[in-house]
Amino acid sequence: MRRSPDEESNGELTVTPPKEWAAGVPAVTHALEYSLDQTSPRRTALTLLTMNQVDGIDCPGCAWPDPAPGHRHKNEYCENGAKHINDEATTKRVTPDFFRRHTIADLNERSDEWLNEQGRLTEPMVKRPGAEHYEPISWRNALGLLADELNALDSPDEAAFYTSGRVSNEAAFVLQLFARAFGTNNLPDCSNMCHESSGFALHETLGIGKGTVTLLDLEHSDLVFLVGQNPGTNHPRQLSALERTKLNGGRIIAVNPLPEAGLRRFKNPQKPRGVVGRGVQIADRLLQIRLGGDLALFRALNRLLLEAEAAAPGAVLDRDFIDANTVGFEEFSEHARSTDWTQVLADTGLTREEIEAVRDEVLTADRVIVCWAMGLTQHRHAVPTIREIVNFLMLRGNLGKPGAGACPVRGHSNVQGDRTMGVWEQMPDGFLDALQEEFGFDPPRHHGLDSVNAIRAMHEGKVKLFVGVAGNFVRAAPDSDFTEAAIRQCRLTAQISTKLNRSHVVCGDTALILPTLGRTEHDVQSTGEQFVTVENSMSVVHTSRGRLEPSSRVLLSEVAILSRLARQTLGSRHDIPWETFEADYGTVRDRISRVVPGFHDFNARVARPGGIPLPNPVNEGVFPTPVGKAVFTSNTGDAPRAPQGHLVLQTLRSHDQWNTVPYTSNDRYRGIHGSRQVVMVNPEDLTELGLAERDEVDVVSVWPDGVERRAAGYQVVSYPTPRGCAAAYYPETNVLVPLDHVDPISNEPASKSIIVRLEPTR
Ligand SMILES: Nc1nc2c(c(=O)[nH]1)N[C@H]1C(S)=C(S)[C@@H](COP(=O)(O)OP(=O)(O)OC[C@H]3O[C@@H](n4cnc5c(=O)[nH]c(N)nc54)[C@H](O)[C@@H]3O)O[C@H]1N2
Ligand SMILES: Nc1nc2c(c(=O)[nH]1)N[C@H]1C(S)=C(S)[C@@H](COP(=O)(O)OP(=O)(O)OC[C@H]3O[C@@H](n4cnc5c(=O)[nH]c(N)nc54)[C@H](O)[C@@H]3O)O[C@H]1N2
Ligand code: SF4
Ligand SMILES: [Mo]
Repeated sequence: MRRSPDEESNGELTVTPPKEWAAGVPAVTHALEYSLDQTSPRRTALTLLTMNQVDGIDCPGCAWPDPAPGHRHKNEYCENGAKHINDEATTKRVTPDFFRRHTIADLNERSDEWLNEQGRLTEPMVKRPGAEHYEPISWRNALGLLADELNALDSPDEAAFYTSGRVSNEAAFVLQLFARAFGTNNLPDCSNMCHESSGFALHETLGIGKGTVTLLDLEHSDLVFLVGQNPGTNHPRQLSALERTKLNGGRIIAVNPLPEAGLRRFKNPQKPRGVVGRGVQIADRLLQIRLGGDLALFRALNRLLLEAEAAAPGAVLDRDFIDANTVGFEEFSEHARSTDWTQVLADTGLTREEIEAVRDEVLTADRVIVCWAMGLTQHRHAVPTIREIVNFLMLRGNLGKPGAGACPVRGHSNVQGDRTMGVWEQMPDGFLDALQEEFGFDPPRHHGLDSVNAIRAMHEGKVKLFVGVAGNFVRAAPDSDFTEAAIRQCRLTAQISTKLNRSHVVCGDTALILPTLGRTEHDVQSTGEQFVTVENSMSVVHTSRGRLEPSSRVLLSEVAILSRLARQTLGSRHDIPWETFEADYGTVRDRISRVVPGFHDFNARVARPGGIPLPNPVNEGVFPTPVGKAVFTSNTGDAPRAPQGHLVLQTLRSHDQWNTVPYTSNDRYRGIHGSRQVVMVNPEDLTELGLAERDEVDVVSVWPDGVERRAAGYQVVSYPTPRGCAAAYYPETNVLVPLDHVDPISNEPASKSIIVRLEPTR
């Protein structure tokens, strides 16, 4: 891949100070460079210029929403969106000849970056038991083999179907329908490792597992908290929305251990002023909190708000909101008043003055939004933390009114839609009833396996067959060595994928690669050209229509692969028209309109520019919890504490990767170039540990099970992170995350609070 001068690297680590602003001209230049390197100017025009436009291609990157039709810029994408789309639109190809040249063992020696760089998968391939290579196989035989193996299982629960959030609504609906008609709820997904904790906390407190704000709310808020998220890298167009918040007079408080560039200053590349000027300051305050300190921070803020109310009764809390809409206030306030300042200061690493200054800002703001992402969800006390944020919002009635609310910022472009379509191992009875009514079979009612439990079941030989619909399960999951061993135990693994990754080379006895169309490509079926739909982070469902010639003539769409697999597996077992689904996705949407709440007249409504905003009961004053009201909760949980000589490690994304797929070894905003094998440590901790910048270390995680988990060959980088808190890149460090290290309520891996020691290697 071509490098610009500030990214030139010879594989040697170079470190410069972290950047103080995000985007601007370098973002535009990088976007174009990636595009031209991977594809051609014509293809770039077809992809980038239609991206996020009405009737265009939905960006395959993150789930950030698009402005209303008529308010979109002609370049409605960010640097990273351009990278992600071109990573799919690349003209490089992985052909059967490639697999003849490389054994599977050879491929397993290659880096994640190298595997991805080989290009798009072009033909179905099979690895037979004991074989060293993948070899070509026809679609009919590949799907027949998979269907036979599924039918040979002793129980449908010996299969698991994993989904990653790039899958369209139509494909997700067909997948969950097939799995349930086959007889299992084993539908683990990437959400189990992503926003599962948000879903649990919001469901319990508000009765709906999704956020409550729209783009307009964000732009017209008085005060926006950005907690545990790095928008400059992971949701770059959020910065354009936040720029408008600022221009409208709103203020922003960032809560993050790291001084991320996008939290500081933004130069909007879509505006002349953004290109030549100093840009806009994003965060008015940055609270450099210790890892896992957020529960303590929000408990302290809630205590301070209650005290302010006691000092000026009627002036602080929104009693009308609390009395009309909530339960549990008294118990919560008693608990909040017991919040211990010594613990707050130790857990957060902040000063009391810093926290009181935030309280003062809150007291002058009528409309408050809290945004969050993985910095909150990937902790052992993630659910309690997010519940405490709901308490915080409810105290001043910051729910269900314009400019206020809860905003979990979603990762994958359709991760939220996949859940809406029923990809969840514990869908509620109402959904299963609707499925039964529509399709006339009894869906299984017992809960299925999530990602962590699926790994355990594979390890124990209870799950024997694993199908991955998109994603890279082996690399995304925690405890890499354990997960790899679990996958290798399987009789058969099959991956429906666009690009080569580790999950194709760490595989079962028999393994299938089922290559599929990406979102950028024309999807033509027997009734004509198809489009698909997705749901963004703010619950708007809209279309995505591919523009490019498919990467290979052999590719099938995800809907086609899943419908054919269902037909070959189930035969005439159920009266479900799989063939019609494949021929016309409109017929899938018709079914969705009758099964999924909020989707009535789906085909007609989704064709309108801007799509369908799904109803959000909270914004209509309805809280569909079992008690019919929003619920105040009392939350406890300690921030992770490292013993003497140890650190707490978070695993995060660089500026130049898409989840398990690094594009290069550079992390431009953090000033780290040429290597991803780095661990960022506070300079005073380095001194105390007797280490110096660039020292070589192994990172070893400490967990009571006695298993040694080691990420070898790292270099230490001195970085402005709080004392005791280190950071390193995911997925390389997943090897350090014990499978049992989860939030016990959501079962989400706590990938941002791993206790480690650094062992010098020379
Ligand atoms: N370019 C790009 N975009 C992406 C992705 C990608 O890989 N690349 N992935 C997509 C996906 S699936 C997701 S889920 C999102 C992820 O988006 P993010 O959640 O922004 O991703 P992470 O890199 O995991 O960063 C977590 C942030 O939280 C901070 N943090 C860590 N621990 C704590 C804590 O205890 N408290 C607080 N307050 N902050 C903490 C970290 O310093 C970091 O800034 O991005 C999506 N967008
Ligand atoms: N330690 C640690 N672990 C983590 C995280 C962390 O922060 N720290 N983050 C977690 C999070 S938030 C997530 S979401 C997961 C991500 O887990 P996944 O979603 O499983 O991983 P991705 O890297 O997004 O998957 C990339 C692969 O998807 C395939 N793909 C891409 N586009 C398409 C498509 O359109 N169709 C099909 N069929 N395939 C496609 C390509 O083959 C590509 O190689 O990882 C989780 N794991
Ligand atoms: S902000 Fe997200 S959705 Fe928008 S262009 Fe960038 S990566 Fe794509
Ligand atoms: Mo994610």
